[in-house]
Amino acid sequence: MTTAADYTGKIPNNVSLHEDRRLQRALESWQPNFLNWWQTMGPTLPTQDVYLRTAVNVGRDGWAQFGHVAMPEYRWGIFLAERDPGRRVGFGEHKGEPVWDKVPGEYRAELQRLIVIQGDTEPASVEQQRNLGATAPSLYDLRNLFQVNVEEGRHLWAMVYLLHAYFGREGREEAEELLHRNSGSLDAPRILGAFNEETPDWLSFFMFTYFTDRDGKYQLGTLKESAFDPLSRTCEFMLKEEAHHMMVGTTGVDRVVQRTVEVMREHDTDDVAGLGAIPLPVIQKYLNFHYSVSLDLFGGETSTNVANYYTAGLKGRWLEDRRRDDHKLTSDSIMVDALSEEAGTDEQSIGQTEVSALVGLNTDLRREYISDCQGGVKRWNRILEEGGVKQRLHLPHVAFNRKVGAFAGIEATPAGEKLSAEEWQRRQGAWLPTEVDKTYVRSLMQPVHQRGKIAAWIAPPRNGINGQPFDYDYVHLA
Ligand code: BYC
Repeated sequence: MTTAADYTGKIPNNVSLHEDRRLQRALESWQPNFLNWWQTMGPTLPTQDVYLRTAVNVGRDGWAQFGHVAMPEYRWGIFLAERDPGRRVGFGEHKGEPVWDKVPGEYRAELQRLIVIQGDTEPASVEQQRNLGATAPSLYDLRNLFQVNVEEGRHLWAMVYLLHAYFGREGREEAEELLHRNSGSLDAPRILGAFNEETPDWLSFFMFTYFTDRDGKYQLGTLKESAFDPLSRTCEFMLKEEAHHMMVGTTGVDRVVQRTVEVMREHDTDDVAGLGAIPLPVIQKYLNFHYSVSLDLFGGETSTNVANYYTAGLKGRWLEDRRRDDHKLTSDSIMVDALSEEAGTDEQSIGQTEVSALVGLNTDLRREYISDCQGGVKRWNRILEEGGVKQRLHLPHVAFNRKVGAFAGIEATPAGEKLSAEEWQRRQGAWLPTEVDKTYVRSLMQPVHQRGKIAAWIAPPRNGINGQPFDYDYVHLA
């Protein structure tokens, strides 16, 4: 059952906003604050218009249209996937009961918290990426950056709609706060660690869209299972848009690796710094950083929060309905990564421990994510292999550079060997980007804003957007 999208009002939507004047007015009064945030915290590069995809409906016959749009006039809308009237709770203590159209009083605080955390990441990423337009390697990449940005803006709308529609005054206050916290702010930072890190260059942007957006895919996937049906439906639709963001990351890193291989071969050297390409060890360090901060986004290896979310039916597992168990997990267990005491000493070593499956659910999701990330490394290594280069990229060990969870208090090498704090200080520059690496990468970030041209540190894409060629006029600069 779907309601046709309504494009006539100030806020495009398929939630019959016009039938609830109070809600409509509340969202319409949030809208200017959103636009003000977009103008002050959004993309800084002045443009006339950008070739953008806009969500227009949720059905199977196409949900998006493409066209040149002036960005502040982008039609950010509220779109929920179609309602399945027979849908039932798939897990937890309410398994088998009809899903909820309203928020049950006893779960209000937890649901609001999950929605606020999800909502907080969306504008955060736009803030992190706001200056990248000035150094885009091509108009194609510039367009993709802006596409990602406007859609993260729409995902903020998706969460703000839920807060306004289902959480009363507190929800409206939280919606305001989402525009007041800022990435990296000392006074009011974004909630989760990775969203306060900088995205100062395009290699970081591609790593972010590969690794951090992929956390988004997995978190949205678990919220899509929620018994709170409006949350489930909004996440289902967000996942459609998310696929493009990850394509930007995957193919972005592909193209950086590709170009590095070409320059290595052309000059018969591994040392491509100074030859205009990004050396493989630097790519590995950026990978190590973005992967490890993204692992933190899954929370602790064990968590009573996540056990409660699951039992209550608020947040499920990745592909819950494909799991062959009772979907309640009350008597199951799981091995999770942990520090274990070494017999007879005060030492702790990196190992595993058995815990109840419910408290180990963050680990379950993190493992799904890790195996997906291995897919990226595999494809980048294929590019290296096909280019005749012997080096390979790797995912670092789960204990490497962690700030959240079981390994937050220790240091470890990318191979998973425990290190003293002093040794970590001495050696971390071999594994994480140093100021020298970052300065070199930044020195390559010279804008290429001419149609059909591309920077020397990255290969062109195989395909353009929506069937258009690479040299299409994706962006008209102001
Ligand atoms: N940084 O019990 P624990 C996306 C807090 S990305 C700082 O282990 P829990 C996107 C935690 O809140 C997806 N603090 O955690 C991507 C808790 O605080 P309290 C975003 C952290 O609750 C790119 C305490 O530490 N969506 O969409 O089991 C571009 C104990 O932690 C961090 C979601 O995350 C951290 N990294 O799991 C745009 C989904 N990690 O309660 C968008 C909603 C944990 O002691 N969120 N803490 O005050 C959740 O499901 C969960 O809150 C978390 C944490 C998975 C984040």
